[in-house]
Amino acid sequence: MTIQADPYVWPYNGDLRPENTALIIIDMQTDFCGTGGYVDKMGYDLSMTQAPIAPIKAVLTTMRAKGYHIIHTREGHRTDLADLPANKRWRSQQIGAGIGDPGPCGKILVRGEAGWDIIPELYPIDGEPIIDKPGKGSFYATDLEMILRTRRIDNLILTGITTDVCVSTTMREGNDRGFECLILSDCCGATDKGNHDAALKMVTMQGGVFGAVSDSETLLSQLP
Ligand code: C5J
Repeated sequence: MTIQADPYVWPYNGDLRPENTALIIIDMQTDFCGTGGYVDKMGYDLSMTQAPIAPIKAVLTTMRAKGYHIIHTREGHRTDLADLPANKRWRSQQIGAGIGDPGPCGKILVRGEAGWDIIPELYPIDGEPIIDKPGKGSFYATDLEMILRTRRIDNLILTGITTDVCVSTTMREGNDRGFECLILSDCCGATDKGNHDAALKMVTMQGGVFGAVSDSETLLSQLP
């Protein structure tokens, strides 16, 4: 069982089953796609990070129904900001959206605040692990790899925001650990169209240097 993708039919070994495959939904939080959140405060066009909501919802609904593993992530920091590097905080302050500072959705990117949580449309249900991460990659300083290995998951289908930052970093981390990765182009979004396109193109170089690229329509028509 496989999915048409660029630059190769995915997964490489044709072994695609609910038991060995996870949908990873990255950082679909109000802070990244909602009014008054972190991305909004930085002044970026929210339509770019909102665009993947409907395609992700369609993929999530089908993959849930078929019994695939579903894993969600959230970027955010401890309430005491003990896991917030000083340079990350300083940079966010330079662009007018200081992490840890109060905003319309609560303290920006702080765990437990309204803006930090996953949007209602894509909210996890019981049994779907949520990975809380302090950085861009979902493997760094989290138990994601342990959960994937414990469940004997080999294939990762990556979605979420932003394409060029947290999704790309997670795909690279996963690829380096030997996971077989697929990114769905319309199920991701960035704060800049050029960066979105470039992040997807990078995946396809060198025969699929980080894995392969497909889209929700193709996946849904071919998913076993
Ligand atoms: C960013 C993310 N862009 N979820 N985080 O800072 O991509």
